[in-house]
Amino acid sequence: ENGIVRPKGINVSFHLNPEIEQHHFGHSHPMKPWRLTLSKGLIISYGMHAAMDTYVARQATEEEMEDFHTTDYLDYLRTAEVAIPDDSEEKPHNLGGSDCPIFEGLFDYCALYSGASIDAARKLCNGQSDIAINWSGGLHHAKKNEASGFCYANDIVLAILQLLRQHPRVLYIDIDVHHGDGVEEAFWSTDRVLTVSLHKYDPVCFFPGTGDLERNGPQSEDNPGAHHAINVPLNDGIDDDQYIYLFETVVGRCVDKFRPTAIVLQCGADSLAGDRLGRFNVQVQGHGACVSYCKSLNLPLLLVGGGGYTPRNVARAWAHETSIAIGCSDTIDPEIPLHTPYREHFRHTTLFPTLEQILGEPKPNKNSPKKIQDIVEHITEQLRFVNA
Ligand code: ZLM
Ligand code: CA
Ligand code: ZN
Repeated sequence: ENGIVRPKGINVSFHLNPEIEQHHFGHSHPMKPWRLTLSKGLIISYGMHAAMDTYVARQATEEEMEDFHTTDYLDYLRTAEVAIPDDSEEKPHNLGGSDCPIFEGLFDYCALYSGASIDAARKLCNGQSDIAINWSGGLHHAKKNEASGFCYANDIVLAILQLLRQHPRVLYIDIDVHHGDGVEEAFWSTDRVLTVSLHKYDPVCFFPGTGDLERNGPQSEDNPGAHHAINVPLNDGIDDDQYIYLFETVVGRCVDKFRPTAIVLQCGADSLAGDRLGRFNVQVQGHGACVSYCKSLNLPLLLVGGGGYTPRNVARAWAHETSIAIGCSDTIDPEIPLHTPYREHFRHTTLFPTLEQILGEPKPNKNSPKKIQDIVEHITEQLRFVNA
């Protein structure tokens, strides 16, 4: 009006539903939806909610979930009776074992975290958000017809399908310590999604056992998706320096070749040092550097959660990453605010504990400089077949 243009800040939307946090996988199951309560408490105690548009997620409809999942599986998921987990025999749709138990409210839980990711993707599509966050999502192992590894509905696939309505090319990046097999497989046959997963790889001893360097999508002549899966298999003990170097180098080259128009980053916090299921020495700073790098690419960005089995560290990482999204990571106090709910759960009062504080003794790093270089070379070679 008066010729003064308000500098356009970055719009961040935050998608959550407190109902999600109330679900329980069962006694001593590693997946604790309560970690979302702890994360949200930390985010709010820093006042970050004031810098975002907050949306209480609705349940995804069955029709929306059928964009990826089979009707048969969704019907089973909706009607399955709560039961004590039993690993003695194979179950329909892999439901009811100790990894994927049937607990009270299971279908609502799935529909809510899926609804949050779908809504987040739609905010990016219609330009209302530049960065959309759903820490309750990121459940990358779920298959179209079965549950796998604590994941029942694949909210990431559902969100990417929304993005593909508007976006010609979506880059999916997965920093959970586990291989993002469900998302990789869902987009196995298209050249419109490039998937990249960094993970601990051991075909025998670490779930799900897939994700070797040579796994780049079915290499048949008529498959447009050939070469559109990138895997970064790692050993125990990788540190921030190696992790950030690999992330920026690999993702940078993927962006140069693939020219994505939107990015989805799965921020599984089990890649952090001290995680109950993880094996890495990545710190909150290194994990957050991946988010900063993605933000610096200035593309519509969807941040989802994923694994993360030591709740105090999950909350630190996702609060820090929320601060990166809204642009206040350099100004907030690294000391956890005195009024933070459950403050005593954090053990140390800083957002950035040292490896010694987290672990006592850091894990030996089993990733040699040569291994890191070999990975970069293989992927660079692979990307010669990828074009925008
Ligand atoms: N047994 N309780 C990551 C998904 C990882 C498969 C070995 C089950 C566990 C784990 C469950 C309380 C994401 C496997 C494990 C024991 C077959 C996995 C229940 C401890 C417990 O104490 C536990 C009785 C349970 C499960 C450990 N499961 C550790 N690792 C993996 C799945 C999911 O982070 O990527 C994304 C959210 N499953 O190794 C077994 C082979 C089942
Ligand atoms: Ca991963
Ligand atoms: Zn994981």
